[in-house]
Amino acid sequence: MRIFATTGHHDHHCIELDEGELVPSWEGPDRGDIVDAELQTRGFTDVRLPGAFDRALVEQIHAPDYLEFLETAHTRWVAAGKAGACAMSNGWPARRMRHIRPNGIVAQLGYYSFAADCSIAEGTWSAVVDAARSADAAAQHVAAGADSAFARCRPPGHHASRDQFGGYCYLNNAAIAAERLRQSGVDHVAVLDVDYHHGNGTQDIFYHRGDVSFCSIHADPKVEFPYFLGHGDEEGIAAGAGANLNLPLPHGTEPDAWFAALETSLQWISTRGAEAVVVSLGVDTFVGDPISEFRLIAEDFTRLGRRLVAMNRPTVFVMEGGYATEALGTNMVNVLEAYLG
Ligand code: OKP
Ligand code: ZN
Repeated sequence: MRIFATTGHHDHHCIELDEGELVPSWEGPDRGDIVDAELQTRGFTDVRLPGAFDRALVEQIHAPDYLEFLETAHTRWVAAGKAGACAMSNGWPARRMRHIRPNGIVAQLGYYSFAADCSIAEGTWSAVVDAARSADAAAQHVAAGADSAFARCRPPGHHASRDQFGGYCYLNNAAIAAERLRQSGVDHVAVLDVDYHHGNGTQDIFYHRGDVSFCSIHADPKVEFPYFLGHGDEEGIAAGAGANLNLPLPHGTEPDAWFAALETSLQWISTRGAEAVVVSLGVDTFVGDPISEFRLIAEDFTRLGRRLVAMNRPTVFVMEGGYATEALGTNMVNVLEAYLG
């Protein structure tokens, strides 16, 4: 399996507001390095740098004004003389307010985000671009005939929508991979999101589209981030009606219940007629994850990799969450190794 990664992610380290405290983000540079080291140890040595950033492709997924905002936000923050090293908002357009784009940098940070767990450091844009490039390159490799590829993305992407960042995500790497597959002649793509958190960004991006089906297994948004999307009755609209499947599960979910939901997902994907699959691969379903409440163990990631083979379709793996850093490498690579058999 070919791996696409860069070390550009080192420059992206943010602070987050977590349960009333400003802390270094759980989503830190060590995550990329840990997975890279484990890949190396376990013989995944076909590691490539991705190609150039294809802005035209990414503009099929994200609004041009949003891209320009992300690219320039930190520079504008510094120019405005703000104190913090990371740019973060103080206010968001909530119920009964209007979504009119404001002028200043602080206000625009609120306009273009939905959570305060995700700020913008000096190196954020270049890291985010590198992650998108890796996802694109992995999709191109699969579109060219490979059975599978792994985009070792950091930061993750599945919470980012067309024009909003949040949940450690800025550009939606999995959506970019799916769009690349579509543009390469794959008529129908399925995105299977197994991260602990609902992939609200990916869902929203494809919600009205029938050519990309989205399925997510995640903690119930009534009790877990991203809180405001990911309920079981969200099925898609217009051409996308029926092309969205959410399987929310309670805190404390044990492996057997999780794998029952996986079987439902795999069945649904086969009835959707997808020709290729993008897996949003988060391993924060792990029992030891510091910010999550499911109970999968390391062997369950091996089991997951084996079950994904049953889809029998070319597959692009895109790295998402997983915050138990001592187990992150093992869990992530267990999926990939088992997939290869
Ligand atoms: C990103 B991905 C924990 C707060 C966590 C954000 C979680 C983002 C997860 N007390 N807030 O889906 O793994
Ligand atoms: Zn997650």
